Amino acid sequence: MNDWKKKGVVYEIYVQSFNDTNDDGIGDIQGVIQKLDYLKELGVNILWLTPIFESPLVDNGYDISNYQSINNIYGTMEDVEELIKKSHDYNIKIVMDLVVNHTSDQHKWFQESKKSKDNKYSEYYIWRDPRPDGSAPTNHGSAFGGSAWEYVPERDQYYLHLFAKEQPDLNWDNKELRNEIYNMMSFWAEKGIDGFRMDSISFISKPQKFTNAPVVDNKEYGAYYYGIANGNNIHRYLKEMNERVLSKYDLITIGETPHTNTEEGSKFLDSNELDMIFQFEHMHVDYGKYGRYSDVSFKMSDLRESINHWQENLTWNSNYLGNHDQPRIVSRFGNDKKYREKSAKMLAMLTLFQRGTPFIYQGEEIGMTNVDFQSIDDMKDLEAHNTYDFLTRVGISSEKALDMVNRKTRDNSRTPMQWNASKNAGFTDGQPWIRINNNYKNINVEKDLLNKDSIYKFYQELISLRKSNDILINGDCKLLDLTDSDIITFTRNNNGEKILVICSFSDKRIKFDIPKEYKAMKLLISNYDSADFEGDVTTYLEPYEGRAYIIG
Ligand code: TEU
Ligand code: CA
Repeated sequence: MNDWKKKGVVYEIYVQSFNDTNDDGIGDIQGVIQKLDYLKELGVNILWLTPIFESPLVDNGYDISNYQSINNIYGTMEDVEELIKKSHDYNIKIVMDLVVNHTSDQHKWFQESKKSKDNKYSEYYIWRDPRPDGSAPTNHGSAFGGSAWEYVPERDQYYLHLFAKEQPDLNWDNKELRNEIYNMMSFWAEKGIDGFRMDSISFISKPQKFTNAPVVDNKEYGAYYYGIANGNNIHRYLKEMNERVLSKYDLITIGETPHTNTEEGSKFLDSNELDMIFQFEHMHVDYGKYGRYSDVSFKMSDLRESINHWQENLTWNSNYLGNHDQPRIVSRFGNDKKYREKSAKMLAMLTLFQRGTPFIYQGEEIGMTNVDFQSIDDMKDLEAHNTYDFLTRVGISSEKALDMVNRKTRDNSRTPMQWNASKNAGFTDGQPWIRINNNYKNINVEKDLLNKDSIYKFYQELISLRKSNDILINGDCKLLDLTDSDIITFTRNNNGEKILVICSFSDKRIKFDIPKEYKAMKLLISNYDSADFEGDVTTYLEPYEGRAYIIG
């Protein structure tokens, strides 16, 4: 992997909620351009933008109806060109979301495909005959709830949609379809973008024959990924994509690969099909009886075990704790009440000092928290609504269902970026498309920029340390004590150099025994002023303390 890719710190922008410049309540591309100074100051050098293409927005842009046209609510193609150019002037790279497991049902291809079995686009999607009794081909459920199959009378067939029914899955076994996708990717590469984040890429190769899936997590339908994740031809298609497009440009490729284990994950990397992948194992540490939406808290030891497992088995990880599909990290893995600031900083250290490429999701750098949605009507995400309907249908009280959805809804991380304490958090002068978190007067960028001990400043320092210490890029990463009940400890090692990182997940002051072999240590950074070390073997960690030492 190229140097710039290894050194990169990625910042994910959920465009719709980042910064609105024309007061229609929706974040836009000019809004990103306006904040380039802010992002440069923070130190990030790769921006990943969630989809900004033409879309009916059933899934906030992950349902694309035209890949080569910009949704005018975000701006124009000229705006995108300006963004690419200006970012490059700032030495910032632009990564676009490539959503090619499915399109919108409004895409021209699907509009044609559904008409008949013998037109140019008939085989662009996954069509299957009904079972003899007319029912769906299999019991597969969609990721968002309901069946994964939808009947179309014109063809007397069902089409597959792993996500919403407005997001039909593309048929990658069709060569013409693949060609269209490669041409579209070349179009964007020629425009000068620097990479692709490939949505749901582990799902693109579908089985010839679908078989019923096991029903898990008390759901009504079979697991949506069963027999589908990492299908037979996935490597063939990604190799072809490399040959046809990726190899011709200097692009970073980040595959989103749900339901992929370390062995499958390594195949993408070792054969140079992808630079890195997003795996999901650590996102499952607080799943329970109802899967993701269960009322369960994570165990630190499960998180640590997963981090250890991936650090041991993958040559290069993409390190994230949150994104636009997940709740806020400080609310989920830290303590957003009493120790919001301390725990946000500790989680930042964990993310930025591990081996791999760190991903910061907008708002993490100021410790934005989950939202307390008072009613399901305040939530915008289709998954939140489907889940709420499902939970209440299976007999869970509406209060309890609201609690469960509140805890995990993707909307937690989709409320607007909190820029300052003025109306609508400085995001818009209009009516925001989704409500603003009530805490914006207390948690906002302006406040953090003025305070030298803020979360933002801590991120800035971590990023700059990562840039100036090669060991934090190239050093290997070893987790140390895998039995401690509160602490994740790891070392980075490179040619005899060593850095020790200690992250406490406890809300109490706790004792920590420094391993004997690490006597001569110099503090690199800590989220407490008091942190020091005078050759003692025992030290104390404050609540949610994060510390890093240079050894030797
Ligand atoms: O997510 C893919 C994915 O695997 C989902 O399981 C995701 O984790 C789920 O939404 C969580 O509840 C990607 C995008 O990141 C997501 O925003 C899209 O909704 C989805 O693909 C469909 O394009
Ligand atoms: Ca706007």
